Amino acid sequence: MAANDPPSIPAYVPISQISSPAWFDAIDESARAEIVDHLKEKTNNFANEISAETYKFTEGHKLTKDHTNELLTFCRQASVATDRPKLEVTCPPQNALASNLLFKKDGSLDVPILKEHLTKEGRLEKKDCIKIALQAGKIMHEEPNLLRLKDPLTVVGDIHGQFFDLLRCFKVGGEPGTTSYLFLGDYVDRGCFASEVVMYLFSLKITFPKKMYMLRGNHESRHLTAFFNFKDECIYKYDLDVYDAIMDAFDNLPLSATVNDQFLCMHGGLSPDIRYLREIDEINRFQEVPREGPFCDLLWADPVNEEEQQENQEDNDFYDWFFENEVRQCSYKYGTKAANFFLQKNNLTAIIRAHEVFPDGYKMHFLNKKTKVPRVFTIFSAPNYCDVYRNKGACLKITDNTLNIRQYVWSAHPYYLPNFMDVFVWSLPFVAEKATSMLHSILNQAEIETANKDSQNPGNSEVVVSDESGLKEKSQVLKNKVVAVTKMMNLFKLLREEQQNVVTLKQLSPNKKLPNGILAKGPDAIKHAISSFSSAKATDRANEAFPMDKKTQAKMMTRTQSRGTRFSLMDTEELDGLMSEDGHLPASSPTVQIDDVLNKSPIKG
Ligand SMILES: [Mn+2]
Repeated sequence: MAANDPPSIPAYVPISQISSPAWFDAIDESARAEIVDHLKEKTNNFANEISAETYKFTEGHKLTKDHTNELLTFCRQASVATDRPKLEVTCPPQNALASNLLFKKDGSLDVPILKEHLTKEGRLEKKDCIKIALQAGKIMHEEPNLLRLKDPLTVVGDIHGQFFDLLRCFKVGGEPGTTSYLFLGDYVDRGCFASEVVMYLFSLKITFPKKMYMLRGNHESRHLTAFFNFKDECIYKYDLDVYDAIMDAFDNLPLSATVNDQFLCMHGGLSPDIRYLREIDEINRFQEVPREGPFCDLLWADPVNEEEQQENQEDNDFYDWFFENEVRQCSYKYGTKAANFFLQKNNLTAIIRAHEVFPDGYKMHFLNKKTKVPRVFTIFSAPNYCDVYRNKGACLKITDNTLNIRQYVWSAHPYYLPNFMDVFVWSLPFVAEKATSMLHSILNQAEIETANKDSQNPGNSEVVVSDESGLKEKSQVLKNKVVAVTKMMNLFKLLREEQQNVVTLKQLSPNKKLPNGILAKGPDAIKHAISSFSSAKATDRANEAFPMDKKTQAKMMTRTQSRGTRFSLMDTEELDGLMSEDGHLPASSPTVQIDDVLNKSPIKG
């Protein structure tokens, strides 16, 4: 990121070496304060262009342009000249972006300034966050549950708070405003820059309402954002009012979209309760994401994975339709026949969805044997998901009925401790290790002394008789304590030595606990848990589920078991009329290309 910084940012100067110009110090004190306040507002945000207004303002205080520019340099220096031990890390803007810079005079948003500010980890004014959320929510409120879109268009999957990867995605997929976009949801949670993602995407929605479309993902809900880290992020960077405004805006996100009347896009997938597209429009979407039913399925369902299907070939019919989604603990998995049936009924070619991470950033499911076109596409756009998966990200460009997959790798991003932990909490393993090792030494000494006393005693049998059992007991208690403290000491030693990996592992643990028993297994188990895509996925598996207590869990199980595994309204006639192996073939079937952008223009990780 350092390479992209505009040249106007001054080099680091220690604060003691900065002084304002001598002629300025001679000015009346209150006027001086007023001028500095005005200029600081501009320079803290490193705005490159100082408006004519600023010159007018300073002219009013009898300053020439040269004077003003000299002062600007001073203020710019002062704004970055804090005590920074690592000079190559630029100081984030210290003030929120001024409203008059974020909004132009006509009330429209200045998107480039917003992008520059957010890239530097700058914050916005609270009132501006709420204003942006309200405006975006209002625009989306007017949209139908099922958007009808045409290509050319770029489809983007899960972002999960990875703002710096989102910027890379825009470079690969096309400039927003020029290129049309459809986002499939899951903007927030997991990554630490979700407020930046939401504010930037909402601003694009407000600025380009007909070129920028956003659908709802399962994470755009109060339930999940409170369980994962987005609520914490909002409170850490802003406050609850901003969080509430964003949640209210999420209630307006549409649920699905068709592209060229050929592709159906949504976050999760099919529902046994939706046979026809028109049934999607009948849903009341202006609410929290429900735990079951068609609304829930569109956001939560997954296609059956083919290994699972092949392993259970004797029971194929079961895996071909809808069955209980164990990983998610809610909604369903849908199989080939369910997808085929739905596509035929609705004259569609394929389903494009997000919701699942894959090593290449995309996955083609249920390939049509004749056309080689998959019936279901997964697109996942958050590379190196949770900083441990090491997966690529991808977006899907649809142009002239051609599906073009473009991959990209992850970008560096500023560091936060997991779950916005503070440095004091982070340092506890070091303190704990020291404290237990001190306790260990004390107890050890006490044990040695007791043992010594023990061995001196046999000569004085008369005196000691009544005491002996008590002494033995005491010595046993001490021994147990030493054993317990030794165990504890080793645990804390491990925690301290493996701090880096443990902290990374905690990133996968929204409940702030490490996976059960992992510490007892030692450093290799910790390293293994985050060492590769498959092991990171296995470690993270529990977090893919709908977070709930045991009672709800029991209720959900009965529900899925008691439901039909096919479409709920399907009649026998429809079943008989089923279905050629290849499903619906449109006159011109689309072609799929995988663009090897990674090899054309190497991108540094
Ligand atoms: Mn999801």
